[in-house]
Amino acid sequence: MYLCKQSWRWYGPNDPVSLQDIRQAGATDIVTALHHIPNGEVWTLGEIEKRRKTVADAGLRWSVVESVPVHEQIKTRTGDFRRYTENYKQTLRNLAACGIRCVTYNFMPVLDWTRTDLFHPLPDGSTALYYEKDLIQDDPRAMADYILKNLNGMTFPGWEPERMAKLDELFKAYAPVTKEKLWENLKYFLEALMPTCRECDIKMAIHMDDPPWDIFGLPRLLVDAESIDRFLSMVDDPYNCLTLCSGSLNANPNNNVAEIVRKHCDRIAFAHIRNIHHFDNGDFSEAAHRDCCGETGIIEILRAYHDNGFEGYIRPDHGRQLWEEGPGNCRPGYGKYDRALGIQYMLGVWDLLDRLDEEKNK
Ligand code: DNO
Repeated sequence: MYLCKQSWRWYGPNDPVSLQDIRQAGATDIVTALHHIPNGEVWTLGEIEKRRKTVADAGLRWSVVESVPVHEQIKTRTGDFRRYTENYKQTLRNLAACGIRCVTYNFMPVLDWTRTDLFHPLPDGSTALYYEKDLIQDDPRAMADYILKNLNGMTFPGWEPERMAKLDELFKAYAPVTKEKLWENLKYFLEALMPTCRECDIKMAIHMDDPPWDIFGLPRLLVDAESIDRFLSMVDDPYNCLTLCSGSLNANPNNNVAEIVRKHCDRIAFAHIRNIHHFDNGDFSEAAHRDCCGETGIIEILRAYHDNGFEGYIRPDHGRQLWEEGPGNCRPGYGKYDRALGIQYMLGVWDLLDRLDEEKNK
């Protein structure tokens, strides 16, 4: 038997889900970030320590950062990118000094995860995040307006109103950045960071692009098995790792997540577990974690982690909005109930896999 380090994403003191709720749901580790610090600035020791203590006082451990955002000027390699890279390194040193050893980030141009409906009604009366392919054509502004309106004032990393206000400018900055150029910029960034990561024993774990294809003409890199191979060999260092997000990857049903886990388990620092239900026309809906509720293959993925002695952190990713959860009282995908059900589902599968191993080894 070995530990399944179950974690939970907590948005900080203004998250409607309390640390106590999280502990009761079965998590031991917290995934959080200092969302109040402007993108590109150093996270000071004092601020990190304050958050660490809040989490520790609730009987939990802050183990993963999701995310230290990467400034757009680093991604485009323009303007102040050198200063922002130095700041990033200092943030890593400060995090490591407070005992945090795993940092999630993404390298998606301008937009983070993208959905067309945040509260899509499901037949059982719950709601879920939903992606309607035809709605993502050529108007990112309408998309951003929709998301901001439906967040009802709740902050959501990647969709900060100040950033969305500068959408035109941001898109312009990417005009000369081809996909190959973006790969190059990612390589430069990671090569600059690796010595600090080694020195401080802190892993950089890139999140998959979500959805895993280009949107609004912006290139996206981490989209399938081939691009993951490319990423890992491009900077072949044990500190250059993945946040393997099953839902992001499986938005393309041709991506077999369990296979990727089996191939690269030692380079996965953090696992996001989420289930997707696909429609024939390419649309998809997020679904409950239970294997049969979608087509992602949650049991096979968990089995692949278990078989390979996965030592990283794992968390239930987005859940549906259940019961009284809805716009205004719940961050889309990050409510309390469905993630709690998800965590217990995963622990159930894990316990059984442990038991089967024990019996086999008797
Ligand atoms: C969505 C999340 C992403 C993820 C970032 C990592 O809910 O999976 O926003 O945190 O892409 O930088």
